[in-house]
Amino acid sequence: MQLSIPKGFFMGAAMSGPQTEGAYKKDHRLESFWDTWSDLSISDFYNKVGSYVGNNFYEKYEEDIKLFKSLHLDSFRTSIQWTRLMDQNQKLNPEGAAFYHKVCACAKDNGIELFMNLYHFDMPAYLYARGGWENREVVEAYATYARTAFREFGKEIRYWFTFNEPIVEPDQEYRSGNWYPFIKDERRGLQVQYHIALAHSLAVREFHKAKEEGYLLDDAQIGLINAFAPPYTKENPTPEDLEALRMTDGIHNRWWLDLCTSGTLPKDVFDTLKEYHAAPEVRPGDEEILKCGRVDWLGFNYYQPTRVQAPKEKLDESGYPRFADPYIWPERRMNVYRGWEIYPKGIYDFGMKMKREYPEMKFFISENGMGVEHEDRFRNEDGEIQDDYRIEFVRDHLEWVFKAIEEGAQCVGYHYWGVIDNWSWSNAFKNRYGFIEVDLMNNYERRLKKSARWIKDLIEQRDNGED
Ligand code: BGP
Repeated sequence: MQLSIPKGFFMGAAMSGPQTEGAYKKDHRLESFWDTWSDLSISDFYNKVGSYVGNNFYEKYEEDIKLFKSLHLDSFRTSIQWTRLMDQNQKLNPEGAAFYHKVCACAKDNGIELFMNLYHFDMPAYLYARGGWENREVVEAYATYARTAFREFGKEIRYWFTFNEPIVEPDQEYRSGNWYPFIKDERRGLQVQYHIALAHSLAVREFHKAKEEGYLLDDAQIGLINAFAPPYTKENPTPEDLEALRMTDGIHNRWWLDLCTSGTLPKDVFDTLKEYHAAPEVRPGDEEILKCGRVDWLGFNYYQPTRVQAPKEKLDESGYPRFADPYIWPERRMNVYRGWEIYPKGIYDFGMKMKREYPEMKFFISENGMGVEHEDRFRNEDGEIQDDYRIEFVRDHLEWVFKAIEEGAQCVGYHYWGVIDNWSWSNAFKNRYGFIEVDLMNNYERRLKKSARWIKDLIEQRDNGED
């Protein structure tokens, strides 16, 4: 199938501040949750590479933005680091702000549309020490940070996002216990998730205030980015499998989709949580705050589908409910390096779900990518990494994106995750995602992989008006 990118469709790069910037002590940047974890237990990170380095975007942002342009990418998303923009008294840190002003100016000079996210799993350590998202004070502090950012950069940024994957911190830090502080407690996870929903809503309220007061561009937009993949279950499901599906979809997807489209959280999910005494604490006035949570558009990060079945045990170690167990689909195809299933059709299924259930809401694919270990193996004689697997991955996903659009999905763009290799949380630099390689042994030098030439040619066809 010949891929043809529609005119006006964003083709861009996705990245985040904490995974790229490095310079972790520059500009009076505060310590983040990740720096705390790295300091406490560096062996939890692949090859003992902690949060400090990123891919040196702090020094190389001009080169990187020019590289995006040279590949014909028209947009890129990164995030402001809360730890860089604000000081401990919750006031603007002018040195941190200066860095982001430079990034905005550089994107503008190169004709690249900047999508700015405010939070990518990177809690300031001093707020984490006060209970992180379990503490309402932190929710308020986030709203102050968002207000400060809107006012400071309002005339430089058109596309704003409150959170990237708000489901990940509740899951990784509080439910599965994969990330520091390794808690396994469904109820605490739900409280954190609820507080993030409030924080998101307060930030959207601040966005509208800032707009009314003239701080923002007239056409500025606010959104939320999540991994919204609709879950699947067995082919001939039992009622219990379907129940697992309902709660997984409810907690992972509908929670955010309902919030962003109607300013509410799903009642059926709350009813079930109450039955199990696991519902988060709700305070008077919260309903009004959540009503502010509606956004202009959504970002959909997609790597793998979620497959679930009825849980074997109905309660976890703390006596809280387990709503689902993973289901291994016998026909699955894997990215063995990351341990994630590759299922491009999931992108189309999400598009169709949006068309059916949230027809007014437009979205873009805000992350999609393939991380591979030891890419050195694939170098040709000229030293270029021949990442045909990545080309195939992107092509397969784009085919389903365009099919969804043809069938009426309001998908307005595609951002590839990790256009330049970056630091991947506890996996550090194990799996490389980039179209562009980063040489860690050689001052973070950037080098194009084969996929970079491929994506450039693909977008160029559109830009030259060819079919
Ligand atoms: C998404 C995150 C990104 C990125 C990506 C790839 O969930 O938003 O920050 O890291 O996943 O995952 P990983 O880096 O763990 O391989």
